[in-house]
Amino acid sequence: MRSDPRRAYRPAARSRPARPILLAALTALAPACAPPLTHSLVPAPHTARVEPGDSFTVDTLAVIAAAGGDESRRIAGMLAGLIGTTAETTPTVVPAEDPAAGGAAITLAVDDAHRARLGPEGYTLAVTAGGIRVEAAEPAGLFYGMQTLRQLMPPVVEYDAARPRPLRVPYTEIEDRPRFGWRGAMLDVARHFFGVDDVKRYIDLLALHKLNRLHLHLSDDQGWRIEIPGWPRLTEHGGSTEVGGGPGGFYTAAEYRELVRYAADRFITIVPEIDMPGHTNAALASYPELNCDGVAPELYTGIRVGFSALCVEKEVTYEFVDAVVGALATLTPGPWIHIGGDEVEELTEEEYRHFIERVQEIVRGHGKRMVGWGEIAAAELEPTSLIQHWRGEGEYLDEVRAGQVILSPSAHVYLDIQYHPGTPIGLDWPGHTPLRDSYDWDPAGLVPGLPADAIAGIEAPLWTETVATVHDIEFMAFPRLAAVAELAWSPPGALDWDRFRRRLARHGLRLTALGVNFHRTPEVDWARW
Ligand code: TNX
Repeated sequence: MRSDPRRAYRPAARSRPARPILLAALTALAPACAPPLTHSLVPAPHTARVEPGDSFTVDTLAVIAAAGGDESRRIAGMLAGLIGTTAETTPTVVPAEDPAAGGAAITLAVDDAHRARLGPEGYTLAVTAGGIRVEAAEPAGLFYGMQTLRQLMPPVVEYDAARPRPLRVPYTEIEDRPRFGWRGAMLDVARHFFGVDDVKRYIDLLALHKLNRLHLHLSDDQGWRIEIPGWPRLTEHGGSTEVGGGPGGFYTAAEYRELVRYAADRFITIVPEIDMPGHTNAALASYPELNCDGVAPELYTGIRVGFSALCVEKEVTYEFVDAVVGALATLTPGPWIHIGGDEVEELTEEEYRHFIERVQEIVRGHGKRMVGWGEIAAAELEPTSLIQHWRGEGEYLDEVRAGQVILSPSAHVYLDIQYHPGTPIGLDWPGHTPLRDSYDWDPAGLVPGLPADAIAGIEAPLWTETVATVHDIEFMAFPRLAAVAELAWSPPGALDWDRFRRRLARHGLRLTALGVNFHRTPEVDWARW
């Protein structure tokens, strides 16, 4: 496995059976003759009845009643803020016990009695002549119900200065809950650095699509992006550049905490990754003692992979790993620490396995669960460790336990891959990934023989070798991330490429209102819905 091992990989899963021409022509016409859409919700809900003809109007004196504690009130406050940018006034939030809640237009209620039916993230949403009611067993479910309600409101609700305007919501009955518990996106802030505001913007877009994990790739050959007590050169030196030689950057502990809090407020768990033992040039350049020959290499600003490795036989390496994992564990309330583990070409298999097993102990010692890229499956893993499958057929996943596998097949969900050969940015090592390839695959059938309960969920990585600005992020992520969100949330029976792309055409108006620089792929008829 020398040079670039990824070049050799051509996924089999991306080929679809050839369709006869006539059928292809009919499919192209489908939007014109298929039943009309009643909504443009993305991801599609579990069950929904929406009556576009009748609607409830959120009027000027709307009150939102919140039942079930502080979190309900906080979520109601977010909803009031959303409505208030467009309606004549901002709705008042009152606790359900308050007499003013009697005539509330909107009620949000958390009630544990719903747990068996809705699970921790499900909700019901009813819009009738009497008003709007969202119920859930937990605040997360209420938040997702609120996102659905938001998507039922006209896209104008996303504009900051559109008031005063009445907001109409169609009569609706929805019961919804996610298919997978892990619905993730990964952002590589190492190849190009993205500041706190850029990441918050991405978090907002994840929340709109009911995603619940943000994996931050915090270190790589080109940069180290998080402060670690006792190891200041990691950021001072290792964080000082990026691909192409730009100034790089890093998060202070306070900034990272701010991101964690911002994400948690939107029910998104941050999963921090420090990639090791490979992809470590920035660390090796910062501390000579981490190198076997004791000599620090130069900083690296190219995009080659596989050339760097920590010196696995030195004790100082494990002191370093312990300091890093310990710092991340302290800063991160979520249960997972990602240790990378991918694309190591400089170690023997045995050296690699020993390293991963030692790191797994360190992660456990700090009270966290280890996550790593597919390669880590070569090591002896604890049942609580997670494997992120990214390339190949997955035959190495023959002994996994329940909930152990995150699916990130590069041919389908790698957001840094070009849509088509003319895409101005992006890589093409697994081929090209038009929107349809991100949508039209079966998570349950991706890895032959993998038990259904082994799948924790799906995650879409955005590597940033060629992605340098927020505009670039949005262009590569959307609309493909919306497709991934639907696969991760919606029940298999609700998945349908033609209906998805028609809903997406309308959803595009909302993304436009939000100023998202999404790729107007010709696979979607953005002008007709
Ligand atoms: C593979 S996916 C990598 C990354 C690159 C990416 C580019 C994985 C575990 N490693 O280092 O950025 O391809 O698509």
